[in-house]
Amino acid sequence: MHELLALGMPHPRVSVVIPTLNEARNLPVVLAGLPPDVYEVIVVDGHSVDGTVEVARRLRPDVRIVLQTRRGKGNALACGFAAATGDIIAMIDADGSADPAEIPCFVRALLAGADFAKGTRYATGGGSEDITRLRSLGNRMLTTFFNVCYRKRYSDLCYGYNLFWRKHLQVLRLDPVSPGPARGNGQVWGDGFEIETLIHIRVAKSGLVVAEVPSHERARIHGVSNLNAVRDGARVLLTIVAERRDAHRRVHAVAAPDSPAVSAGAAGAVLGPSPLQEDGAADAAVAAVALIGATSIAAELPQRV
Ligand SMILES: Nc1nc2c(ncn2[C@@H]2O[C@H](COP(=O)(O)OP(=O)(O)OP(=O)(O)O)[C@@H](O)[C@H]2O)c(=O)[nH]1
Ligand SMILES: [Mg+2]
Repeated sequence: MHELLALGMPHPRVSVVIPTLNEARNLPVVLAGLPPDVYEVIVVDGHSVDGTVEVARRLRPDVRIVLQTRRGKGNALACGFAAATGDIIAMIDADGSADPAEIPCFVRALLAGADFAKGTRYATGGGSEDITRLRSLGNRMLTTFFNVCYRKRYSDLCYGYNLFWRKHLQVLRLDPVSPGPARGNGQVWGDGFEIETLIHIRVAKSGLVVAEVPSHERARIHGVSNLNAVRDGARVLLTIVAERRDAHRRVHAVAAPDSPAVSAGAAGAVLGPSPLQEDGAADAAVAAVALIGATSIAAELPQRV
């Protein structure tokens, strides 16, 4: 970001938050590619067993290591955001798919007036070596559904390369501290791969200024993805519907603050199970995703989806 200084532009402090789950072999490439003048690097580890934390400390002695409080990429990001102290938060993956050299492009969008700079693989200058045809189709369908629901014109909903001003963190309403439920997978809503969708929806609903920044996604270098296209696609779909329902409840909460249903809804969207458990639309959503999944299995097996 030296060029920003050369242009006489302000030089905000960028906190880079990197969630890691067994990424010891990929971290060297990611850390080496970071712009030299980022303010801090926060690796949020999900109890990796391959020496990820040791590698991070060896390669970057100034790294801040945060251990996540629950499970999942979403929880890792929530923990990393809470630990960040810079002006801008950059969220990038540790698998080598996000090119850290693109960070200055996102920073420029923020300096030009955006509150939130979201990466897109579907704009001129963007692209992906990592996404399969099926995932791309699913992403486009989910993006269209999101645009219809929230009256936006995003081009790429399910992409995790984003930067935003830290002063807007409260808009995301993430909870890094509460213990996970004893039953089930120990996650609360937003802890999984639905996190990017959750963030985009809450930013969209808040009225913040969003700029799309073309981004070229590279292939994961080593290891395999932790994402399951069908399961996590379903969570994304549920998130789109659930957040709309939550918005309705918040509107009613303003009108009738003592309503028990309202307070349950306001808390449940963040901390509890999906509000969709009460919503018949969920069944339709899950059925739709199951159909997409079945089609994908028929069309692409044994390819990765
Ligand atoms: N701390 C933590 N990090 C995670 C967890 N799950 C995934 N990650 C990290 O999140 C980033 C993205 O995970 P991937 O498994 O590559 O999934 P993806 O990039 O969304 O999906 P692909 O396109 O299939 O690669 C990587 O840096 C992972 O190490 C988790 O449970 N905890
Ligand atoms: Mg990946």
